[in-house]
Amino acid sequence: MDASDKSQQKDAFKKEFIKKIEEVSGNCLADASVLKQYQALAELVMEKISAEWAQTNMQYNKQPTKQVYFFSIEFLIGRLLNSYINNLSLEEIVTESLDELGLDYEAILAQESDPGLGNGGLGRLMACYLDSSAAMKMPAHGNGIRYKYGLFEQRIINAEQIEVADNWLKNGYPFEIRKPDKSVIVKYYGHVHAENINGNLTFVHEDYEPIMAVPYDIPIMGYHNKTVNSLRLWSAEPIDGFDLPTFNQGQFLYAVRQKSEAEAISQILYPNDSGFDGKLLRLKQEYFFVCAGLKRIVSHYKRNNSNSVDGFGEKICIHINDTHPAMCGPELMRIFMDEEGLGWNDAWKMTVASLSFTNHTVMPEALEKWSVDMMSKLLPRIYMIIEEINRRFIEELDLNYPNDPDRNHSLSIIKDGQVHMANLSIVTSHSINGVASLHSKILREETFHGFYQVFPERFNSVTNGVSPRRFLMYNNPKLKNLLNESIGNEWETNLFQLKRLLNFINDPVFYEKYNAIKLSNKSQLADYISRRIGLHVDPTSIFDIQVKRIHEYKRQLLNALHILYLYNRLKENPNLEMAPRTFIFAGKAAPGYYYAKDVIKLINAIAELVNGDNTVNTKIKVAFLANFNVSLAEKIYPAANISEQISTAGKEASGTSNMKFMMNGAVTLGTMDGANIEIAEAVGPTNIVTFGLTSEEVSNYNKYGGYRSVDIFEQDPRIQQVLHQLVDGTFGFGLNFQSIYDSLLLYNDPYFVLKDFNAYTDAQNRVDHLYRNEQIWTKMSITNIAQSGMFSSDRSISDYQREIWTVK
Ligand code: B1H
Repeated sequence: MDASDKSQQKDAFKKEFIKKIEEVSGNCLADASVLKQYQALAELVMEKISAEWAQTNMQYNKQPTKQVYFFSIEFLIGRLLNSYINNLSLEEIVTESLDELGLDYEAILAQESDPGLGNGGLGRLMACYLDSSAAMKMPAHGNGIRYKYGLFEQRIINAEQIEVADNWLKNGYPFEIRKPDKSVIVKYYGHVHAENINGNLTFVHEDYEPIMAVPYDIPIMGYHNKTVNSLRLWSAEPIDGFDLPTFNQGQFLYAVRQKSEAEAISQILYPNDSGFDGKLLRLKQEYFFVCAGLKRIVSHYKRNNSNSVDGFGEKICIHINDTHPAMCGPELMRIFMDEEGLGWNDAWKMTVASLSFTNHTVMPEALEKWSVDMMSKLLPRIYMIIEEINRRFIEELDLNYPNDPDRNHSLSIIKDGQVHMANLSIVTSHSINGVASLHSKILREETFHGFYQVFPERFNSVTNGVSPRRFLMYNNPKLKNLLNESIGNEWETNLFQLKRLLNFINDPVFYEKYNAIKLSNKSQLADYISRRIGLHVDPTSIFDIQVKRIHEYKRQLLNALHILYLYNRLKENPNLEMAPRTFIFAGKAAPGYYYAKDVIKLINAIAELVNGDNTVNTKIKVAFLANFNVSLAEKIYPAANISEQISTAGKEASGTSNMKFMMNGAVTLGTMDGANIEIAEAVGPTNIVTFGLTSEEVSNYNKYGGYRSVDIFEQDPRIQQVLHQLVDGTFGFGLNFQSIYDSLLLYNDPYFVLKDFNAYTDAQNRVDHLYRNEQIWTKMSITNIAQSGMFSSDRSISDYQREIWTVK
């Protein structure tokens, strides 16, 4: 674009913007609040997207290609405005125009609410996969729930987590389009009976409670490519507002209750990231978006296919994200048989051909098992179909493996009064995959070993990936510019091209530029920390960061105990030779997970002890940043030196923050778990610091015993000292961490924190030595960026395309 072109475009943009401000605020620019500036900009951008959106949809309809639909109970999309502007290539026009109008682009962006429609990695993965699908011009869309309240906002008060409702829609949301004409009725409860209609056995569902599902569509934009896919989120509403007849009879309260019971379904995201709790409302949510989503997909398919469902299995991929949407199997069967009049066998072939399933965890407490009683009452027809799926599946097992009742029992979908959703997902899908190679291996060899024997061809593995747009290009613009000036811009559309950085691996000029950028990113985060919690941290210190949900298996406790140990060492020897360090934590605990909340309290208590002690606080500082969400994550990764990935081996299915850190040049300090193993392979052993038990060792201890945490305690005076401090008043009156002490000693330390303590402190010492050699550290850091290509979600999506959906 030449200079006069650009100035014309800017003039046009400014005109449009000023006009929009007047429309949305009834004020002129000078009197419009920052919120109104944001709303005006968002609406303008939405108008620009709409044309390309309509165009993409038209193309998909005209030339029906295979379409993929991600069904997920969570989509953690993050703020969108800046991504849209960059994807449209409007960043220069917009930022320069706003600047010339005297407005602050960053402040405008900060007005956008960050939709917390997910708990963590699983929900964010879906958002990265939508982003990559659009970036690769793949027809893939999302289908989920439009929760009125997202994941709670976390505040830290007196060291403890306090939860506040997340009313993300309070100022409206400019990037969704409500489509009431595409509403669907979802039926709960009632009775099903078989009727002979025209000689056909037909199942009729009566006396049900109807709920209206209303879709809201959000555009998902590709990178500089005019592709705009859709994320469809469903909202629950009562049928036709108030039930008027009831109201007229004077039963006002009853009518109001009906309304709020309907709305309850999409009222709030369950804040549990790993424990199944069997609540009726959750089961309603799961069926709600499955039923509404499939209904629309099937009718759309028929519209483009001469009103027939023929060929659905080859043209439509329904991908289920963990087991929450597992009722896609029986619901598709119901639609094909009860609504489209197909027989069981034809319906079954299309269902299995269409469905694929990703598992995200092997933690037994997360596996969904619904009570037969609850499911058969709430969803009588679905339950009937599950029974029949199971009956036929067991019949087939009997045929192939005669006289093997143990196998039948272990693989049964329904047993002991419960419906096993993972078993249902495997039986109804043509593909099941894990999210990193170790995880997929554990699925094959342990968690789903029985199914692997029966259906070996169904088992796949796709290592997770993250969006390089959101987690490198847009959140770390200085690094992006350095990359472009050094290796050209091909890496923007093919992240493997980052390997070209290896040409600069010993280049002192490049080192200098790179380190200046890292320092500047760290200064920005330091400013944020000082604004948020009033803590001054030194940007030249090591930024050692662990950000993720708080969970025992992720072992924030190991990190915290090491800091306490380092504090003790420094108290003994304030002149201890070490590079100054800032330990940074962020993450939410599920509101009912008291142990995790105690860990948050412990970290904050250690922060208070350390930060306030002048004999140690020039060497170490500790910051807990409240309310970790996508926008905070984007600020954190570019400033990191060390990425803490220290889960008990075998427990973290993949992890994705490990990839986001890596892309921004942080060095992983981690166990051989999840995708850490593949990061280690990519960068080589000298560019990562690993430690601790292997997943085999952990699994052997769990199977055969042989670990006694008290033995470690008795042998290691460092551990004795820190554990005593948990309960001896070190943190002041009333602050005592008996539950943590007991878990480690009385309950034999189920996540091997004490077992790995020594290996972890050694690893931390190695980190200190490596960091103090600037040359070595810079080389490690740059190598991590150079080898991060394989962790782009673009690569993951091409793996899914090739191996699972077989889309061209
Ligand atoms: C992951 C979950 C999860 N695994 C149940 N499982 C939930 C399970 O609301 N629930 O009931 C919510 C979330 N989340 C994470 O998925 C894994 O722990 C990570 O290791 C992985 O990287 C991520 C994406 O695959």
